[in-house]
Amino acid sequence: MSIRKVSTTPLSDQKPGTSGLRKAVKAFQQPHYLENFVQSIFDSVGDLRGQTLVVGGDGRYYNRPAIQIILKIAAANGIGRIKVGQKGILSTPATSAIIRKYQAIGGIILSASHNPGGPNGDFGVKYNISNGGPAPEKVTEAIYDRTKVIDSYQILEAPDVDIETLGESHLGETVIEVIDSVHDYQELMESLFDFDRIHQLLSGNFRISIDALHAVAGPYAHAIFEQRLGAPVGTVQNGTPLEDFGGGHPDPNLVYAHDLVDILYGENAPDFGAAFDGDGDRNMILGRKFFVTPSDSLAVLAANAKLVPGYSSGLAGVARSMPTSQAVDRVAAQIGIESYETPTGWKFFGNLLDARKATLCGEESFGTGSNHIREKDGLWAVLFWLNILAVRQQSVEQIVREHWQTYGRNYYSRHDYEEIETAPANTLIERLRSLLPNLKGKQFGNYQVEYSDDFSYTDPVDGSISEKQGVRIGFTDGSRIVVRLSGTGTQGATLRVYLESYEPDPAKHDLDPQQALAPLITIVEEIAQIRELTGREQPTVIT
Ligand code: VG1
Ligand code: CO
Repeated sequence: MSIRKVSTTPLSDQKPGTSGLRKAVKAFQQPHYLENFVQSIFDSVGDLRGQTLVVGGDGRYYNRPAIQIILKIAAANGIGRIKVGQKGILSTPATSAIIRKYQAIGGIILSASHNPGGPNGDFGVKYNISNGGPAPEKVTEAIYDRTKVIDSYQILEAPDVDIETLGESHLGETVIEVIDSVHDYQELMESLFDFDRIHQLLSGNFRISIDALHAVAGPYAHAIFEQRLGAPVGTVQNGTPLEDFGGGHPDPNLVYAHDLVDILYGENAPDFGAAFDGDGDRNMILGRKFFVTPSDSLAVLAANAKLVPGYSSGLAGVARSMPTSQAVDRVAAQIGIESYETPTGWKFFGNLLDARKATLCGEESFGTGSNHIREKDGLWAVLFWLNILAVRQQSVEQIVREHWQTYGRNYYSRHDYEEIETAPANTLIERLRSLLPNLKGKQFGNYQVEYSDDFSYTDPVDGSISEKQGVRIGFTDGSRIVVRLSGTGTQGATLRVYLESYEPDPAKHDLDPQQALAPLITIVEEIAQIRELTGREQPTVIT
C-alpha cells in the first residue's frame, strides 16, 4: 500500500454553516471535493500521529463511499486508530460520547441532519473536537481558510475496508476498529437514568410510540426501548436507516413527523410519542393529544432534573439559544441558577459545559442536551422525559400544565419560509438591521418596543465575540420577535421568524399559539415586510 499525493485546486465554497459543511450530494461527488475538505480538517487540527479518530454517519446516501475516502486519507495522514460505526452508522450524540470515552482527538460525522437524503438530496461533514462537541468557530474558520489555499491531499491506495463486520483490521499503519454503533452510548444512558423504573413504566399500561423517520436513531431506539426497557416490539416505527429516509424529511416537527402526530392525536392514542431527526441529535416530544414545544420541554427538564439520578444533585446552570423561548429562564430564576443566552448552534454551548457553568442546554429547534456529551441528544431527551413520567406518574399534559401554572406560559412559534431567493432574503435582513436604531420606544397596537438589536454574543469563557446572530425586537411585556436566516439550508435562503409572548394567568393558558401570537405576527409582517420582499403569502413550516 502506498500513499499517493494528489494535486487539487483550492475551493471557495467550503465554508461550514451552523452545523458543518452541508451541500447537495452532487457537490460532494465532484472530483476531490470531499478529499479537499477532509485534508483541510486534518491540516488544521494539529498533530494527528498516533491519535484516535471516530468516524460515522447517519446512513444517508454517500455515507459508505465517503467513509472509505476518509479512512484512506486519515491513514495517509498517520492517524493511529479509527473507530468506525458498524455499517457506517453513528448518531451525532453517540459520536460525541465515543470521542469523550476513548479520549479521541476528534470525530467526523457524515450527516446533513434534517435535510433530505438520496442521490438528489443533501450530504454533510461535521468535525467534532476532543471534548466531543462541534468545532468552535475558530476551528471551522481555520478549516475554511485552508480549503481556499490547499493544493494537495494525501490518500492511501488500498482496497476498501470492511466496515460491515465488527472487529479490527489494518489500513497501512492505522488500526481500523469497527464498533457496535449502540453499545457505548447505551452504557452512558444507563449511567444517567433509572432504567429499572422506566422498565417498570414501559412494561405496564403506559404506551409509547417512537418514530425514527428511517434515520439513524432507529437502531438506538430498538436496542434501548424495545430490547432493554421492555417496550413491546413495534414501539419503534421506521427504525431501519434508509439511504433516502424513505423519501421524507427526517425532521421531528409537526409537519414532517405527521404520521406520529396522527397516532398521538388519533383514537386509542398512546401516552407518549417521540421522533428524532436524521442524525439523532434532535427530538420532538408528544403526549396524548398534546404537543410539547421544545422550549417548554427544556424548561420542564430543568424544573424536574432532580428526579433523575444523573442530575439529582442539581444543575450548575442552564443555557438556551437566543431564539429559544425564555421559559427556562423562569425556572433558572426560581432555582437561583444562571441562564445563558447563546447564538443558534450547539457549538456555542461547548465552553459553558466544559467550564461547568451550564448543565442543561436547549434550542427551540427540537434540540436538548446536557453535560453528559457535547452535542444535543434526541434519545437522551426521551429517556429524561420517561424517567420524569415514571417518577411523577402523571400524563405529559398534566406535567406541562402544572409547569405553566407555576411559571406562567411562554406562547411560542417559529415560522419558516424555506427556499426563498437569496437576494431578497438578504435585502430583508439588511433593511431590518437598518431600522433597528429607530424602533426603540415605538408603539405597535398594545405593544411597545423595549429594545431592538442584532444579537452579539461574547463567550463568557474565552471572550470570543460572535456578531450578527439574529435580529431581536423585545417588547415591554416580555414578548419577543426574532428574525434570522438559516445557516443549514442548501437551496436559496430560509428565513426564520420566531415569536414569543408571556402569559402568567392560568385562565389564559388554553389559547391556540397562533392566535395568542397573532398580534406579533402582524407586527413582524409590518416591520419586516415579509410578504412584499419574499413574495410568500405564508410560511412553509409552522412549528
Ligand atoms: C438549525 C436550527 C439550529 C440547529 C441547527 C443544527 O440551524 O435552527 O437550532 O442547531 O439547525 O441542527 P439553522 O441555522 O438552519 O437555523 V442539526 O440537527 O442540523 O445538527
Ligand atoms: Co441533527
